[in-house]
Amino acid sequence: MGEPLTLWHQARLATLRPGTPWGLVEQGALLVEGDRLRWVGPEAELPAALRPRIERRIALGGALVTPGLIDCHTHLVYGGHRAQEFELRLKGASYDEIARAGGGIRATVSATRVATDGQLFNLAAERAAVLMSEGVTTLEIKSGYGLSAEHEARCLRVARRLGRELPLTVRCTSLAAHALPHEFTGRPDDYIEAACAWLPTLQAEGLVDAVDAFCDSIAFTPGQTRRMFEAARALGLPVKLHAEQLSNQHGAALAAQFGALSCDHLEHLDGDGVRAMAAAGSVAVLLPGAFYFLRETQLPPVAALREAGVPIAIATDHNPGSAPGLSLLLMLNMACTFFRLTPEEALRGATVHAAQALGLGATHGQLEAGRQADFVVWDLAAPNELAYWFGRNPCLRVVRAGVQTVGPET
Ligand code: DI6
Ligand code: FE
Repeated sequence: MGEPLTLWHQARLATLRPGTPWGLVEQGALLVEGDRLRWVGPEAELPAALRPRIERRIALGGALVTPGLIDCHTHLVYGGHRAQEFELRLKGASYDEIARAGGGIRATVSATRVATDGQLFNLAAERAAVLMSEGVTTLEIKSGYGLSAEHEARCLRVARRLGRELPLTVRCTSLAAHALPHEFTGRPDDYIEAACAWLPTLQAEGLVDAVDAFCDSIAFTPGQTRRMFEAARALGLPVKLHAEQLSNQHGAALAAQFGALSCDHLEHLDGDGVRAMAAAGSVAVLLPGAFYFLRETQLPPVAALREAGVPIAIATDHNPGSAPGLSLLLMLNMACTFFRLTPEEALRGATVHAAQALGLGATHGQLEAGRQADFVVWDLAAPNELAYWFGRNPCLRVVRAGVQTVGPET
């Protein structure tokens, strides 16, 4: 007979299924079985065989329902903050100058190393709660503020624990190649060798879903990035890359050679990089919060990405240096205003394509039978409103893996 079913009905569904605008279904219903969607469609077409198994019905009064939002690029686990550097930048110092003078990422590494596991967990959990209150059900968390075997492992354990204790799907990415820690000053190749050597242990402990690196003039060279990627490939781990954020290092083309899940930032991406990403099927993760907060002027090549058929995702890049924001909805708005995405592209970027960027393309990011039952009920009538309002949270309910985690009692 199967498990009892819960029917969420009287909804306007933006399923994000391909083929029609927003995958829109009017007078729609979602049938949930355990943690999965059992059936999705117009309520009038609900199969008769399933009706007797419906145990609970929750009427949504015509509200908009979308898939749970997916923030596919964050650095959520860290200690301290960098409001002082923000002030310095406002007085004219550049992000590069601050980093080269030993501030920037390395300042956060110091604050992270002195924080206890409990403090790191509580800080990150508070940040995650803000994201979740706006409809986020899946989150990627990168390490990269530990930069030693001990502290990278600690940060990844905190990220894993968030996935266990919060109603969230968490993907953990090792970003040991984020910056050069002071112990390795002048010896970047030695650091990369060390970071490659940590990977098998981290993987054996189940702490790594993907490997990322920061390939830029203030971080690591393409050669060093390649070494990291080879170590990942030897372990069967997928790769991602912070590529062409501040300069063009041709990192995206390199990442594409390793079949990267995604290349992220991409303001300085060129045509060859776009073609390489298209051929490899890598997702372009655009991060308008970092673009905004660093007062970037170089725009990512959105038209070329679109033309080449590269899927575009949008994420917060939440971190204390270049993007301290915690609103994925605001990122949708900024992706439209700064990058000229359409509101539908922006929403696909925080659902379908974000899932793909995390290797979850088959199970998350769309409202479709068989997928995980992650969805959000909004106090909105039309899906283009999601990218339109800002500074307002229209989220009414969040359901994650079939269980309501935000919203009034059902
Ligand atoms: N690019 C970024 O925007 C963040 N990391 C990266 O590689 C910034 C991280 C920070 O400034 O703390
Ligand atoms: Fe980042």
